[in-house]
Amino acid sequence: MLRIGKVESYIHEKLEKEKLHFVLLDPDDVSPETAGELAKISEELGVDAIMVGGSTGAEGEILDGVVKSIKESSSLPVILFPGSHGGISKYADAIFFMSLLNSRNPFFITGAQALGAFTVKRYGIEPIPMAYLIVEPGETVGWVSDSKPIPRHKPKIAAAYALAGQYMGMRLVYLEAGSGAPEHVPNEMIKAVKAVIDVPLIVGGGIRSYEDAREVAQSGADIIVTGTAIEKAGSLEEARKRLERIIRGVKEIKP
Ligand code: 1GP
Repeated sequence: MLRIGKVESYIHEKLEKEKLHFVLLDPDDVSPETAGELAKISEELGVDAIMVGGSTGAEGEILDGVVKSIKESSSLPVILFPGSHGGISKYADAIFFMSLLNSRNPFFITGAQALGAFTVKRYGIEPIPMAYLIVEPGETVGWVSDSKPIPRHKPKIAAAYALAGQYMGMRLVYLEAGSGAPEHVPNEMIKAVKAVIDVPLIVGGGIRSYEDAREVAQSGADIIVTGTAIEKAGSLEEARKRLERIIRGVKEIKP
């Protein structure tokens, strides 16, 4: 029998009461020590989970080191956000088992998933099925995954893909503008997707301020992801300040 796992239940229970904020750490950009410190700060400030992954180099010992350090420094759930089957660590709690629906390369739609499935099972990591959609500009992940990024002025295309994802059984939809995108996913697109799906909506890429976070949450995102703003803050103090402001923007909007 298929059962919803612990992390997914935790997400659903929290979503009854509030919008959620996940911090994304890319092992190619942060050391295990810094990842641990950032996880500690994240937990203190009310972040709901830590995602770990990246498009290039987030594999093997480097990935394991970052996941272990986060687990030792906080009690937040650690969810893998893999670029391929290489992005699996046995130390994580869960994995976004994602299919990149608008890739032109079947490797990113079903291939990497098949190659990683037994590893996820062997390690006992909780898989959370997710539709992953790349929106312009798409940045590194858009290029690496050979995606056809959804044009920013075409919200209906995003809505159609998101609904298709839900109908194929995916229990989360992620709209991704790409890490470091100059602007986040357009509000109109978030609204259009939210209007048609029943599963939680995650939005990430280019969200760096209180205003950004608030706007994205107000438009209908249930879970807001920030990576670059925290990772590239320059100091832990600055990361704390930015995180405080972004969380305020997320939590001010009630579901
Ligand atoms: C990238 O959506 C995430 O996969 C986060 O993006 O690094 O721009 O916050 P940023």
